[in-house]
Amino acid sequence: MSRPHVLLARAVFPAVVERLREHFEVDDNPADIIHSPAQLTARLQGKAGAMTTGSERIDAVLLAACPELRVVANMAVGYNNFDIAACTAAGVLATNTPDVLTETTADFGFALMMAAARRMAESEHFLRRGEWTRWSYDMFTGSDVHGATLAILGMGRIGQAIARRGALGFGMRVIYHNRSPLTPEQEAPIQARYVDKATLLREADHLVLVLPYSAASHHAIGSAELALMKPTATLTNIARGGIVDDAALAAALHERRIAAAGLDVFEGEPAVHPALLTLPNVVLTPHIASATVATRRAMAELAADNLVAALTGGTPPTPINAAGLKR
Ligand code: 8YV
Repeated sequence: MSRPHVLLARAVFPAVVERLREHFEVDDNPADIIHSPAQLTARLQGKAGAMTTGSERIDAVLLAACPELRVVANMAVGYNNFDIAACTAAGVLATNTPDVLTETTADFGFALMMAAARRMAESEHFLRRGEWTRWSYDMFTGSDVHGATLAILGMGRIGQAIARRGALGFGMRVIYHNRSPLTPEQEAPIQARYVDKATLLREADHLVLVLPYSAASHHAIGSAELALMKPTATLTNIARGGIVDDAALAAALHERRIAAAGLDVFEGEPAVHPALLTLPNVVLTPHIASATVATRRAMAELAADNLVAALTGGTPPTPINAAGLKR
């Protein structure tokens, strides 16, 4: 029997490519070209599976043009690049990479929050420009992280991992808002308190966004929400571009209606709103919250595990729509 053909839509660890070659005819992308939807459709012809990243959109139009496709394995926990309903309707299994990136991403979210609160990027740029000639009592004074109120919007696995860091490591008071509250057993060790969204925004010293992107969370933070925040507060977004209205955030930062922000994700990335680039009080990073060698490798291996299992009669470890496909 001929082996299934799979596409690795983006470059990935060579060892993972080799592992997949043991099972499949692999069409890989060592040059790491980003495909247009038409190019992706063309390369998917005759493929039973694909390993994708956030840069590949899998929707009804593409699926209709790729009838042999049976599984799309995203190398990401977020899967807003997948139209899950369309995948299910087309009988295509979609998988993602939860858990393996939780702690790494939480580390980065916490670091970004601290960098914004303690003005690390701004002061580093000042030093590099050769402007540091003397000490002064109010030079780059920021706001404390320890003992402050950590407000988390989206209390999934990564949100809870950030809350643990704040509560147990930094003595922070944790409040959160989510579609559904945690169980009392989950809340107790971090003394997390469920609040409505307006209370979350009003009481936040440091607001961290960790919710999935969807039509419902588009611009969950815009000018109305920013207006509720303290002028001393920081906002950190490690979730997805589009959850924050970047133009409204840039205006709030410029007018010091909030103190600072840390952003790892952007509307329309890799483009960044030009107003954000000119502001001193925002720390900007290029979507790297999960980027440690170990975690990116674990994500690639898990995406590969999903592909192999789905196409060799096994049970994929982290399916998204398996239940829907069974019906
Ligand atoms: C990925 C991410 O690096 O897992 C996610 O949802 O945002 C990142 O870890 C990125 O999406 C590439 O696929």
